[in-house]
Amino acid sequence: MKKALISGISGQDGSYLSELLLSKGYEVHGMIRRVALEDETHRLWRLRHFKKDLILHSASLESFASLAKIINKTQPDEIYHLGAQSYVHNSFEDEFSTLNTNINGTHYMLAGMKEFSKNSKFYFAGSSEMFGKTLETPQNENTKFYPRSAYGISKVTGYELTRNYRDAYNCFTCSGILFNHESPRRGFEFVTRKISLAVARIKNGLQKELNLGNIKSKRDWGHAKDYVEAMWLMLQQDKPADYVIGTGKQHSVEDFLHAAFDHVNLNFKDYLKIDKNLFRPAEVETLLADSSNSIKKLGWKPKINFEELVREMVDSDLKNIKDKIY
Ligand code: G4F
Repeated sequence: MKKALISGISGQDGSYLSELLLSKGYEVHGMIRRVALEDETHRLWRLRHFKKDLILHSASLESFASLAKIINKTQPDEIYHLGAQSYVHNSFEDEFSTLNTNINGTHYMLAGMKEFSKNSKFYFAGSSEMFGKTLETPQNENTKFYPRSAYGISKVTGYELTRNYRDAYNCFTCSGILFNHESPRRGFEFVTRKISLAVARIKNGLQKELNLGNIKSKRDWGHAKDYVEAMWLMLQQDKPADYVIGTGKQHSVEDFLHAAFDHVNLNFKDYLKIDKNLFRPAEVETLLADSSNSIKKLGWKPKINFEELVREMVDSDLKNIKDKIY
């Protein structure tokens, strides 16, 4: 039986990846913060329906000792390093903890693997935020990086560390440069979930307006369920490499608003308020993936399109309201 170890298992991607690996017969270990164990209802809600099938360990990305101990104990065949401070807006407010957690956390995971489980295969969650102020369109594995936030900078550094462990120490390490990926399990601070929940609340008379920042920015939005499959495929290849993962289709935040409100027969213009405080000091205006290399080498393709994604998120939040979950 193959063993996998996932940092950030309680997040959107960690939960979908766990389900995928369990369905393939893996023994799945996850790292979570100790506080999460004390507040399972709020912090482990994405794992609740299959938590009994997982082996959870408490650890902190700020402590090399805690990570190394778990890597040594579990001796995983595959390590998926998803844990990070992943909210870009917050990285402007707290550059220091974003850089510390994301860069050191990645370094500690890589160093722990090299010292105690050298034959593990390692996946690093890179991000299209690394392309930032995009220097070409669409972006592929050869596009130069121009990060626009502490978050983007931390991901470029994590990517370089991951590459260097491959070059210098012959470790099997891959970075997935994943474009935005969403789902009903998305955190509430991200724009898509903020919109889907607002639509459901407005439809039910629980909210009157929706405050947003820059609705002109464009993203390549896919479904997280499709993207965790790409992570797994990367570690099944003969040789380690880095891969761009996206749909190749672009939409603005305004398009997302349109689709989400249309789905419940409302006009977003009747509810939208633009809030200057929600604009970022340095915005990433446009992102669009060229995943042709991944399609060719991994045989990966997204299955869920933009319209299906928006509908699934809104329908799920309508159900959450009906079931009195929010
Ligand atoms: O949903 P967002 O916060 O996602 P963002 O910044 O693109 O980052 C996400 O995708 C990355 C992959 O490219 C990940 F690495 C990262 O961890 C994260 O998952 O914002 C999307 C866009 C931005 O242009 C933002 O300025 O929506 C705009 N926006 C407008 N109003 C807003 C809001 N974003 C948020 N979160 N909240 C707003 O009220």
